Amino acid sequence: MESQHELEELAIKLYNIDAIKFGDFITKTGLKTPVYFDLRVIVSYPDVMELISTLLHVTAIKGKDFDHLCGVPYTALPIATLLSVQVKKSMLLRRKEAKSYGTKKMIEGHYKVGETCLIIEDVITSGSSVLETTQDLRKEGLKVNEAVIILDREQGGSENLARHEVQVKSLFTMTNLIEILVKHNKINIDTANNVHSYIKETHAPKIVKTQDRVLLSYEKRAELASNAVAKRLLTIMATKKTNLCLSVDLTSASNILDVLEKVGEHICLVKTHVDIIEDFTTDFISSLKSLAKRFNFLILEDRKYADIGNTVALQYLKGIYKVAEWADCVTVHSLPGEGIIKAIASCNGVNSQGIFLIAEMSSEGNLITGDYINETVKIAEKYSSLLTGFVCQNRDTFKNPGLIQLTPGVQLESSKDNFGQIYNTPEKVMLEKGADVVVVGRGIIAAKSPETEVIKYKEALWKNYMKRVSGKME
Ligand code: 5BU
Repeated sequence: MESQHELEELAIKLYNIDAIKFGDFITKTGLKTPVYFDLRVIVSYPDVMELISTLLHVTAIKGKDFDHLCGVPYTALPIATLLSVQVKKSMLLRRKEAKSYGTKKMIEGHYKVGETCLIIEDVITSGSSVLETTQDLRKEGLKVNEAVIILDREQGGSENLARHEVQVKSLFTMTNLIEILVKHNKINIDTANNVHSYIKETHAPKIVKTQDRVLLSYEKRAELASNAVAKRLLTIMATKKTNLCLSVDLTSASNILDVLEKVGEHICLVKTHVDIIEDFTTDFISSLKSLAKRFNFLILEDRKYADIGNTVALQYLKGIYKVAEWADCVTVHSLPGEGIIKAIASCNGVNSQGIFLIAEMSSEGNLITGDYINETVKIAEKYSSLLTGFVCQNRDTFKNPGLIQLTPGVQLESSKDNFGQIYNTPEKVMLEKGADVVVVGRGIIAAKSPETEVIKYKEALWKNYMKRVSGKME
């Protein structure tokens, strides 16, 4: 087949059926464009459909070794179907939304882990749609390294995809499509120049490869953190080589100080429940602060604020405890809505006001739902510089590598307590659950020798942290 001749024939047909239009258009994202493609109309023209699939087959697919092909929904689906029949290869269907019932599968069809899949798409601008389909296929263990496209608008899409290890092969680039249309007197030189300068000036945003937060080192994440407390905590973790937070749930001030004297060098953070201390004084706070300074750890008051913003601001600043004056960070429920974060951030306390937002709890039967977690993460996205991180239990809860996952519910031996606390091992929270800072309370403070026990926890956690940043998770 004379493919150049056929390509020209296709370009003219696309123009004639209004799949390509010239004029002043506004794109989906509100940008002005002098050229507009709507390839959805091709389903009404069997001769165009046939020509496209034959050209894709001959010029882009023939001789390639692959197991499946998958069209990006929706325009490319019928083209992928035709190609699948023509080249006798299996097709996979990617859903746009996961089914809300049954299997929740994103990819339909029969396939095995390690098989390769070629992507079919009509037009690429930024490449984001191809990338979404690629990522869903990769999640299933399929290898995706190539995409076959009808038209590349040359606005950064193929570069974006190359950054994600997807090579693009297209029938037309905008430049050669325009050349063909000029050659066949479908458009004049002025229109062509107009389109050329538009392509030069208008580039789609870069889609950089985001790295899984849990594979990055704490040093790197300290650089990425925008909250000052998160930066300090990640730096301490990297310097002291510990991600252990001790929860000092003891009711006597001197017992708390005694334990910290013994274990301070092995922890990055101490977590207090100041309202359980029976002999609280401001002297206790001074001693706590001087231990924090001497051993270089931060202080988290686990107050779990949950009221309207105004009340929370008073609870944080006033009363007997004056938390704002000494705690580097506090825990806050998202239940009352974003006002609670604004309230804490508005307090000009002496300290630097780190906030851990509670997205999940470790206790059995807690009432937090998937929607609650999603809404909590949405609030956090809005206030990411005010937040130190989340108290949560799962690595998929959030992505931002500048935020810290604080995970309680950890013990070496037990699996639960008598009141619904659920424990996981250090290995499980680090490798499966994505914890950054791990909270241990009774596992250390109730042990015969906290000073021996603290080292066991610190080492077990750090060993698994090293394993995950070296990429040896599986
Ligand atoms: P433990 O002794 O390791 O079970 O202590 C865990 C601490 O973490 C304790 O102070 C709890 O108040 C705190 N915690 C928790 O266990 N689970 C949660 O979901 C949250 C806090 Br939020």
